[in-house]
Amino acid sequence: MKLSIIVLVFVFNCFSAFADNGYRLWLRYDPIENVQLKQQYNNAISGVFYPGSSSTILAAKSELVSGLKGLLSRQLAEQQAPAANSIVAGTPSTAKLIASANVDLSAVGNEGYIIRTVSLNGKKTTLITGNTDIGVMYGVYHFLRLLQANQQISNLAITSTPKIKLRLLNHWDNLDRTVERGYAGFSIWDWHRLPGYLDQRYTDYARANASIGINGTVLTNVNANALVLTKPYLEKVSALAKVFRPYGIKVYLTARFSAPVEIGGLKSADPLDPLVQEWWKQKIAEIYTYIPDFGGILVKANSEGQPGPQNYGRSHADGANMFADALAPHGGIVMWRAFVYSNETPDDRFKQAYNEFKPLDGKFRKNVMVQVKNGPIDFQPREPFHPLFGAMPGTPLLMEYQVTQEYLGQATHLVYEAPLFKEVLDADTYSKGAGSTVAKVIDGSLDQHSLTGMAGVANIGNDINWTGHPFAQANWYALGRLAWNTGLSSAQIADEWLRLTFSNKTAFITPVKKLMLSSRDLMVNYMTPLGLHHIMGNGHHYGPAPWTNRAARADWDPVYYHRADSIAIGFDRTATGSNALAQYAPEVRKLYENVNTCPEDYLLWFHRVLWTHKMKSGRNLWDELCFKYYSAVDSVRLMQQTWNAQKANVDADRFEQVKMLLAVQEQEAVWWRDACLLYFQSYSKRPLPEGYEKPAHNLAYYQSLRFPYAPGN
Ligand code: GCW
Repeated sequence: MKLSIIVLVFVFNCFSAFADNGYRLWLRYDPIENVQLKQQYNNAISGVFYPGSSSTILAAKSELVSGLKGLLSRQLAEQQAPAANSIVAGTPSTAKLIASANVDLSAVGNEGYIIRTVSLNGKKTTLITGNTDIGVMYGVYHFLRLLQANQQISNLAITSTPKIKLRLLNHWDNLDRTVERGYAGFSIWDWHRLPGYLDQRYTDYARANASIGINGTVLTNVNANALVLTKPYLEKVSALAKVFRPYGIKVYLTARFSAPVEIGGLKSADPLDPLVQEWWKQKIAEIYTYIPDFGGILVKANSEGQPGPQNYGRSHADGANMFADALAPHGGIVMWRAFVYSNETPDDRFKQAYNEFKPLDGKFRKNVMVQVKNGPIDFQPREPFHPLFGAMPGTPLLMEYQVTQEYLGQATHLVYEAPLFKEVLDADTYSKGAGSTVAKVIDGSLDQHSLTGMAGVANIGNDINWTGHPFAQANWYALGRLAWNTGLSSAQIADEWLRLTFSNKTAFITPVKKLMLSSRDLMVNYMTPLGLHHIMGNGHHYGPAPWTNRAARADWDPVYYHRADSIAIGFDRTATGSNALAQYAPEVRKLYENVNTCPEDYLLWFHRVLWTHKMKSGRNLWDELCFKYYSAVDSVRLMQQTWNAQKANVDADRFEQVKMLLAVQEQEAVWWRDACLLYFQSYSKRPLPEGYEKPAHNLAYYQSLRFPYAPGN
């Protein structure tokens, strides 16, 4: 009997070591595999001294203790006073002893931290400290990360302060638990059972976010439902806020502009109407009675059918300022989205947000941020940076990225997004001369703004592993890490994430990191090479459909964007065309405006190019297009090979999942390639170059495919 239990336990342990459903994300805390290193760590850590009793300190302590227990396979004593090799965590104000270390915390602000090997009471200790409890918590997560990633901890001198103040997730989650553009199941917000039932997920969500520095969450879809502003929902929101609070995470909501009419019984939502202003003042004040540290609101107005100030002949500034005035007494902020474009406006969609918002620069209240998508159209696989960056020096701009992969293969394709994020951050706006990067616009340093922010549209759902694709977790991770430190490289973040999430083995890290780093570029090339954009299926945005010309609006039609005919392809945005380039600084315009020198990655974004145009490779445009599509598919096949060689280094669950998903990705890459090339060939009238595998079907077949139940729509 006893023996069989022992055997069972043994089998279970083996199983659990080799199975991983991904739920733990990058906070796995499995035992350190390297025996020598584990011994070193064990020698270097005698216990924890962790004074303080705030909910943040208690949560951080519990993370540290359980993290170390997992990593070191040993329960650590909580010490009453630091001993030799203690981990000492806290602020100078929680313990005299910490104050006695005299660590200069003047540079770390109210969220930063210092981790330093110091001598306390004559004993060597590791001190994790900051000005605030949340700073200490961030430091604890950093310290755990060092161990998880098998780094040295014997002589630490780390100082870290976030570059960006508001580091946010935007959930496009609806009250019925569907998630707009969500591909990982339903919303994790179980509205029906809130506030009574608090799912463990809420705490784990908060832990995951805190561990990467995310400090705010917008719970609801920007296509907003006014009901979330009513009492029963505010009670639910308050319950969530309570779970998140110890982790330094503030809650924000989306506000439907017409709420005063829909739930307030008013006749109008005119932002200049005193009744409307008063209604919002009361409503906001009411929200603060439920959530005293409520962060503020995010508004999508006069965009894609959402109501807004323009319904009453008012400007975006009038609308935003109305909310700002209601929020200001409580310290809340307004995040007003610049994602606006109208089918009725005859101008290039690319230009419309700039046209509307640039003239409003300086007209917003101090607690308004204008939230701008990374590019001018809509989260395409590759976009030039949004021309509003650098163009509104008098207004703090909040970067909006899309972490969920609406246009990036949804939850099926392995696409590591940090290179996309970085490409935009590193782009030079030249607004104040060379070096005026988007990163400097966003972190406030270029125009001296202290209110700064970066948001990512979340890719989180109730799938067991949160994000559907195991590698999509990396994009959530990357968003948080980059918002904390825009200077990190994509490679650093990938390296870190892989070690925490999978393994520290070099034989794993080296090839898989390489695979991650190339994944975004090759996705661009099998979907929208050479600057093609917006050629996906209508509505659900799944798969290729460059032929679509009958969407509900012309600016939703792929043909609007690629403009292919028998002579040329691409959108002329130079002075001979829509002249969108004039929205950039002269240096940027110059970079793109000449068809012969424009970086080819952006060629068809800015030019209508002859099929015969000679590319840098020497090939003509048609042949180059074929080359890009075909070589990208080859690269996906190489990705598969790389992954397949990792069987021994990955737990069986995730190995198989990624393997299956890569196989689907390969099929879909072939689908994109064949559908797009057959379609464009109907204009170019040129053959596929010799030696390429032939499409399995004809164009009519690809055009006949329908996906009525594709997710996220
Ligand atoms: O990318 C588009 C999406 C819409 C989304 C919109 C937006 C929330 O297709 O689903 O609506 O952008 O950002 O507002």
